[in-house]
Amino acid sequence: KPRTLYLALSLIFSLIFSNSIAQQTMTNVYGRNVQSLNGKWDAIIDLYDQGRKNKIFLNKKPETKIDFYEYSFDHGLRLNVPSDWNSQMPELKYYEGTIWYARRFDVAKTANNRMFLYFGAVSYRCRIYLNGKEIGQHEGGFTPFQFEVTDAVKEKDNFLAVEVNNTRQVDAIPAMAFDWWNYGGITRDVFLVSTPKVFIEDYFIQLDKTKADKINASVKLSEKVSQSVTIEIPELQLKQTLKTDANGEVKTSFASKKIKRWSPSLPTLYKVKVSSESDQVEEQIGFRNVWVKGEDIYLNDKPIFLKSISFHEEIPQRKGRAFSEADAVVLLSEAKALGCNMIRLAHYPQNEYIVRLAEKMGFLLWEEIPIWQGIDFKNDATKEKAGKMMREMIMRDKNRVALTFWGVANETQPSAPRNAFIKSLIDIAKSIDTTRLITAAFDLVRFNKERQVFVMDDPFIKELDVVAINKYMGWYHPWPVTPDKAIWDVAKGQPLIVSEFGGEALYGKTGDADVVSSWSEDYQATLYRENLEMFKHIPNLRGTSPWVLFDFRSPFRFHPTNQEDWNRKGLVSDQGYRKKAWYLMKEYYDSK
Ligand code: GCB
Repeated sequence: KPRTLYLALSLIFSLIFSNSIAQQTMTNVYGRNVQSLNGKWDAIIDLYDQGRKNKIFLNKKPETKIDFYEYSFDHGLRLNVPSDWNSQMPELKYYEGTIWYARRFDVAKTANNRMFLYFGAVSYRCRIYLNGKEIGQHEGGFTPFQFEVTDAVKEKDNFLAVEVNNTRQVDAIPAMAFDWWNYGGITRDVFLVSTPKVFIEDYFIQLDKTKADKINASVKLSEKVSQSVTIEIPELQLKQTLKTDANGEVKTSFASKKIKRWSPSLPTLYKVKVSSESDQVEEQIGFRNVWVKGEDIYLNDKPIFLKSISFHEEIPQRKGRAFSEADAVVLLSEAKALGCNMIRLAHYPQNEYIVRLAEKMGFLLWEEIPIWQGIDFKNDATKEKAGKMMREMIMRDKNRVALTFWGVANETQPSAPRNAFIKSLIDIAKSIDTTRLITAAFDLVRFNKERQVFVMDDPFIKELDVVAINKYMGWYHPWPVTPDKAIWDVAKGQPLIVSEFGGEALYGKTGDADVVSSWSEDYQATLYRENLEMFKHIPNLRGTSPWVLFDFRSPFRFHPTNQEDWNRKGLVSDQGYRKKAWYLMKEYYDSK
C-alpha cells in the first residue's frame, strides 16, 4: 500500500532528521567567533505540557477573521538567559516542569561560513526549534551541546524557541532525589558560533603524564581532509606545521627544556595557537605532570597534599545558579581565602567561567558527573546517558591543566550492575584522556569493633587511582572511639582523600559545643576539631575536602528554624559570613 509505505518512510525520515541529537561542541567555544544570544527571552510556563502538541514553537499570529491562538510569546513573562528560572519569580521557586523560552535574532551570514547554535547548559532536558522546525534535543543539565544551523538560519528575524523541562525521572542523572536544588532553565551562555567550512574542531594539548619536557598534541579538523595545520607556543619558541591524515587528524609532540610547569603556587599558562588553512584558535594552556605512586600523589615530581573544598554552582545570596565570571570570582575567592589548592566541583560539571578562573588562580580541580545515590545502574539507557555526559565533560575541559581528577561516582553501593556501569565510565574517560587521575567517592567506611579500626570492603576501589571517602563523623555517625583512637585501615597501598566531612550549623547560633542538635557554630567547631584529630590516624591520607564551602539550598532540609530549605554544612553562611569552623580549617590548611 503506497500510503502505508509513505507513512513509514516519513516516520523514518522524521526520526532521522527532526529529532537530531546534539553534536559534541567544538573545543574552546569561548575562543571562537561568537554572537551572544544571552539576554531577556520571552517565556511561557507550560505546566501540563501542552505546548508541543499545540506547536507553539511556530509562534503563529491570527491572519484571518476566524483565526485565534491561545498563546503568544509577546508581552508575557520575560526570563534572563543565562539563569535558572527558580530565582526569577517567587512562583517558580519550586517549579519542576516545562517552560518555553523564545527570542528573535538577526545574523550576519556569509557564504563561506558555517553556523552552530551552542548552549553551555540547559537544565535538564530540552528541544530546540528554529524558525518553526525542531533542530534537536539534549538531555543532561551540566554539559554543553550544539547544533549546526547553517542552512536553517536566516539573515533577519530568526525565531528561536527552546522547550526546557526539569522534571525528575528515575532514569535520569541525577535521578529522583538529590541534596541540592533542582534548578531549571537555560542556565549557561547561548551563542551562535561562526566557523569556516573546514574548521579546527578539536585539539588536545597537554604535557606528557610523566615527562616534564614533552608536550603531546593532537588536532582534528571538522572534515576528513588533508590540510596543513600549525601548532605554536610562541613563548617557548615551539612551532610545527604538519599535514592532517585522510581523517583530518594529526598527532605530534614537542620537546622543550624550558617549560615552566603549572602549579597552585605558580599557575603559569602559555598562549597556544592552532591554525589550519582556513581556521585559527588560540587560548592559554598550562603544563604539569601528575601521577600516583604507591600511596602518594605527585604533582611535578613532588608528593602533594590536597587542600580541597567543595561548592555547588550556586550563589547563596541570590538563591540561584552561578553563571558568570563575576560569580566565579565570588566562589573562588572564598576558597582561596581558606588556603585551598584544590576544588571538588560538586556534584556535576560547573560552568567554564569557574573552571577557567580556577586554573588562573591555581586550583587543582576534581570534576564529576552527577552519579549521585539513587542512579538506576541496571538501566542501559541510563548508562548510555552517563557515558555521553562523561564524554561531554572531558571533551570540554581536557585542555585545562587544572583538571586533575575525573570523578566517576559519588556514594554508590557494590553490585554487579554498579560495577559494570562505573567501569564503563572509567573506560570512556581513559579512551579520551589517559593523563588524569580517576577517582570516586564512597561512603562505606565503618568501624570494625574486633580490630578497633575503620575499614571498608568495596573491591571496586582497585579500579581507581585515588580512593575518596565521604565520612560524617560527629554528624551522621557518632564516634565509636575518641578521635585520637580513630585509626583507619582503608585502601591500603593507594592514596586516600577524605572527600566529604562536616556537620550543620546555623550562622550566629551559639550553643552546647558537645550537643549535635544544638545546630550551633560551637558544635560544628568541635566536630571539625575532632575530625582534624582523626585525620592524623589515616596513614594514607593525601587530601581533605570539607563539605562544604557555602550553605546551599536543598529540599532535603526541612527543619523550620535551623534549615528552612538550606543545607547548613557551609563553612560560610548563606549571607556570606564565616562560621567558627572556617577558622579551624584555615589554620589546618595553613599548617599543611
Ligand atoms: C553526602 C553527599 C552530599 C550531601 C552531604 C550531606 O554524602 O555526597 O551531596 O550534601 O552528604 O550534607 O548530607
